[in-house]
Amino acid sequence: KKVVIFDSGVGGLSVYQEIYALLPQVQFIYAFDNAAFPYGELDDATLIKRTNHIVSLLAHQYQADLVVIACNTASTIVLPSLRQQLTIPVVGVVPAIKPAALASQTKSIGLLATPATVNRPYTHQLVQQFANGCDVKMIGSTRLVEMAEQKLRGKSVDMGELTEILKPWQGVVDSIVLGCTHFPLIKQEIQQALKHQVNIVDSGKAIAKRVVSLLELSNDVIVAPNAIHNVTYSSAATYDAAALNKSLNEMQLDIIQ
Ligand code: DGN
Repeated sequence: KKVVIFDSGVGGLSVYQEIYALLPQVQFIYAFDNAAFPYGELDDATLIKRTNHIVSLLAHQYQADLVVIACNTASTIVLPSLRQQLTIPVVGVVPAIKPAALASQTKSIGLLATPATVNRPYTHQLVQQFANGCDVKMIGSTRLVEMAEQKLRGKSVDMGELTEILKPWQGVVDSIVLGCTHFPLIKQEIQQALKHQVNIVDSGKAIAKRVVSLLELSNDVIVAPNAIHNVTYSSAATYDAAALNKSLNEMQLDIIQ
């Protein structure tokens, strides 16, 4: 089986890591659209056109069995059109408002995402549907996305800057939704910057389970891992820049497979 995982940057690796943990025998193609990074700053029409084009191309080129749009910014707007174009399952990642709201004692939760995601009508629908009586405070930050990218390239996170970004939530929210796939990469720093204990929720594990069920595989049938698995990823890891710099046509898409 082949799964294409797509994001604008390295954030989707946080989702890849969860899927790989359940499906080590699958062949993964991780693609990221560095040429148009960061997606949180793109206008809707460009984002829809670009994602549809790139993902369709990748799905055909690699004869994928399933595609994961490992980006909340894209998923909250492109899924309907993408699903019309492709015959294979398309799994998207959207903010996990529901589990965060259910876990909140104080009924005050935070959504941390890109500026585009916090402004999306789809995100507001999720809040209406799943807030469970909680007040949902939102922070949309591109800077945090850049910090996560830099961390994966071996740079440490500026804790002063992070604390400043999260300042409105200090002592306020008890449950936080990481509504951007880059943010699990700096989860520890986020917890550290908020001086009080918070419950931090992301969508990675739920996405991985969804992929398993859609590929109709269960853990029982996994015999021996034989995946092409060149990405060694951990929160402290840096990746091999040369391996990432293979490009797919003029879009300068970076592929790891
Ligand atoms: N990783 C993307 C997301 O989950 O929204 C955002 C990346 C970006 O380009 N801002």
